Amino acid sequence: MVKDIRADSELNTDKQKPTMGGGMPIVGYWAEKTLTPEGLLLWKTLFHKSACLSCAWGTGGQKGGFRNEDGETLQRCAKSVEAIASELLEPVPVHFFAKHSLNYLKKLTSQEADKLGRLSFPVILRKGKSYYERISWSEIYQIAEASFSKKSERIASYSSGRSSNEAAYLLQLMMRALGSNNLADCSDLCHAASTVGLKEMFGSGTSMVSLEDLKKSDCVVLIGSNAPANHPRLMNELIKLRERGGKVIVVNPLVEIGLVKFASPAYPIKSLLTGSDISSLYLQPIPGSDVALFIGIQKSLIEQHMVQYSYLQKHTQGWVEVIEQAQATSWEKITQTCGISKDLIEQAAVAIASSDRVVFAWAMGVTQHENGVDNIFSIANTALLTGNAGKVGSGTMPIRGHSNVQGFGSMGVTIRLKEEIRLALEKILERPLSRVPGYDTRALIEAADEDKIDTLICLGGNLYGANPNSAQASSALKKIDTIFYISTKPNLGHFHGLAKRNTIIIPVFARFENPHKTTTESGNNFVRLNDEGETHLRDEDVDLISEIEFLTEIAHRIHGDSPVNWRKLQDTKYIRQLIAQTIPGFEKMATIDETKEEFTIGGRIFHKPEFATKSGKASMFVTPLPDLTLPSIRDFDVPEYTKGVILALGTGRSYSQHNTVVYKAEDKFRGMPHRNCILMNKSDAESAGLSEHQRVTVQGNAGKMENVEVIYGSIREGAALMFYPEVNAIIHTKVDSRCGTPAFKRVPILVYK
Ligand SMILES: Nc1nc2c(c(=O)[nH]1)N[C@H]1C(S)=C(S)[C@@H](COP(=O)(O)OP(=O)(O)OC[C@H]3O[C@@H](n4cnc5c(=O)[nH]c(N)nc54)[C@H](O)[C@@H]3O)O[C@H]1N2
Ligand SMILES: Nc1nc2c(c(=O)[nH]1)N[C@H]1C(S)=C(S)[C@@H](COP(=O)(O)OP(=O)(O)OC[C@H]3O[C@@H](n4cnc5c(=O)[nH]c(N)nc54)[C@H](O)[C@@H]3O)O[C@H]1N2
Ligand code: SF4
Ligand SMILES: [Mo]
Repeated sequence: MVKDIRADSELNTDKQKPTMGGGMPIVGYWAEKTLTPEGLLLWKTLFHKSACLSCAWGTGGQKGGFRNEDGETLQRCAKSVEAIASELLEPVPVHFFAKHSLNYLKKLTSQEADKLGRLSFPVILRKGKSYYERISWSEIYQIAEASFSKKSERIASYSSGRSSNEAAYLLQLMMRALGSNNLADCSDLCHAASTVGLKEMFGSGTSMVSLEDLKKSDCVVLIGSNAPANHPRLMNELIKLRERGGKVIVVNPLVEIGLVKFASPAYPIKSLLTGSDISSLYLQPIPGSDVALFIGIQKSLIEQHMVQYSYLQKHTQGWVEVIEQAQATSWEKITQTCGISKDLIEQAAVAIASSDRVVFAWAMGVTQHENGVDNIFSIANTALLTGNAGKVGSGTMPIRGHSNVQGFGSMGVTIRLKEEIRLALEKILERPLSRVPGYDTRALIEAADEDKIDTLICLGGNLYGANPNSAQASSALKKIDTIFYISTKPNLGHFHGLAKRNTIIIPVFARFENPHKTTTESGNNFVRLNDEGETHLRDEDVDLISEIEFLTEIAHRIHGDSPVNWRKLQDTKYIRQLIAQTIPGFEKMATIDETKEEFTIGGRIFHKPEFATKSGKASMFVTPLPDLTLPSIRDFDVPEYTKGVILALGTGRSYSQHNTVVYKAEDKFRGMPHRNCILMNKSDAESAGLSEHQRVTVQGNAGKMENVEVIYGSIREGAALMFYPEVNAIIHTKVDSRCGTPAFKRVPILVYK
């Protein structure tokens, strides 16, 4: 529960921990990376006209490396440097794979795998062999031709939102031309709940708020997001909002220090040294209980006569039931479920209702739950009850993950294809698309486990590392005949996610190295144009390919050159023309090569309460309260007398990793010195006779981790935090059946000595 939160308060039990986010450690990181001999190349890349590789806030592009879509400068964060530095490493030495067997490779940590360097020539692991070996392009294409001629339902793809719109579009076109809808994507593990929930309510699955809108808001409700680490430039907007007298309500079971106070290097004088206040109110709900909190806020709005009934009547449907549900749910039930007092809930309701333009923004703390879609409904219901949707400066804003993950969805890399896109694709392919439902990411692993997949092509990412239950992921992938990993860097998936017959790694150019222009889409619906570039990899053994060339060549070999002339699409201008023809809102893509005009996608930002639904009204949905019962000790495979504590584990990112790729072991901001830590509340630890820094066993529902160090933090009682991908070894998550997203943020665990 929230106490009066001050950055330097008693909540900060360890005086070694920083008292604010951002600040000098970040500046130190910049200096460390950019003032080295390699620093020059790094600076050059930072100024390259392309979107940042890291998160979907989408800094960079034609306005230059340091500008956001509003043209403001100094908008490049240390995470961007981290991501670029990793791609600027030297190549993995040419004899490396010949010298190191799989046994060696399997022992590498995520960080060690990434540090091996850039992948720079194609390799294959053949059945029965224990070494990856170099392979020729002609053999790769031969294997591809054979493996893509399998039954279409047995062919699948997985993608990570790192590649371009053009590569994404090609991937889905090639797959759909084959007759397969198995287009699993990392967004299934990420914001699928937002896409599904928002689409049902507003007819559009992305943010309805532009960056410009955010700048006009006077209140932001930030739910389940650790923006100081994962979307650092959003922090600049929150700082400015507070400075203009606005409020920030944070909803998070854990006090993330950077959400209390953040020192932004973008404001060296006014923020960097002393830090800027971020949260005006910090609510710490029980993990997974956000629906109850938002019903509480709704109830309070009703009781205090702060609901905008005329807005509801004119612009929404289903509101009566939503109001009735909030009225019928008792305060006792609400406060018990979410663990936040009525008084604090009322404070939040008043803060929202007394603001003119409220943005409701959220990330993984909201989507990665068994009731992820209900979480979205309950947040958006609250926005609607207060008239905060379809108005300048307000609305719902999922904070997207990977730099082009939203672009992948727009391009049709999804198992939920929009009807208009389907019809347009049928015209291009001159035949009806298959209606067999595709596998999303979790369904793909389950299907592979049931021996239903022969061929898998992975465009970026780390399917193995991103999934829960690593042992299952590994054994499922082992049942697939051939896997193609199209990657820039080695990762754990290349060593643990091996196919039955052939595992092939295709090394590709990073975004700033491609020989052609590409585009990407930010989470704020802004399309960026990325210039051509060149790679620093100069060794004579270097043999990289672009994603576009690889995909078009495979497609050409399996589909011929009619009705689509795939090889012509190697000039990405022609892909952009197809995109303009196929994807609603992307009309400006047809001329972007000439105009260089980056643009906001049409039909997504709502400034009037006229939504993209059939009726034009927003649909509201009742949101059942979640059942948050935790198992008892008997449900864990331990002797009954074991003295331990059962907690709801949230898994997520440390301050120095990008998803499955770890850059640095420690997380300074949370006082976690290495990866094998569990962050928990002091009173929970003491209830099981544990103390800080003690080594414990953490038992999940798919295994246990030993020698885990207990770290105390200002996390809610009953909750804990550990880092993925390591923790995926011990958890098997439930999923929200409406969107397929795993409940990574609420996994029951037992912690004991
Ligand atoms: N540097 C860096 N940037 C990144 C990434 C990265 O790994 N590194 N990853 C990118 C990607 S793909 C994504 S999806 C985003 C992820 O960005 P985030 O969503 O910010 O990251 P997470 O670490 O998953 O955790 C989010 C927060 O949810 C909180 N939380 C946990 N459970 C609950 C709950 O039940 N309710 C509420 N309200 N909050 C809860 C956690 O305490 C945590 O602060 O970042 C993107 N940007
Ligand atoms: N327990 C737990 N599990 C989670 C999550 C969690 O919070 N908890 N979060 C989930 C979320 S939100 C996500 S998005 C997934 C992330 O899952 P993924 O997107 O599958 O994984 P990444 O670690 O981002 O992928 C890293 C790899 O991408 C490749 N890559 C980088 N850039 C490029 C490029 O330009 N082109 C190509 N072809 N390859 C490139 C590199 O080889 C790199 O090693 O993980 C999910 N898994
Ligand atoms: S906020 Fe995101 S997009 Fe902007 S520079 Fe940082 S990592 Fe890149
Ligand atoms: Mo994500």
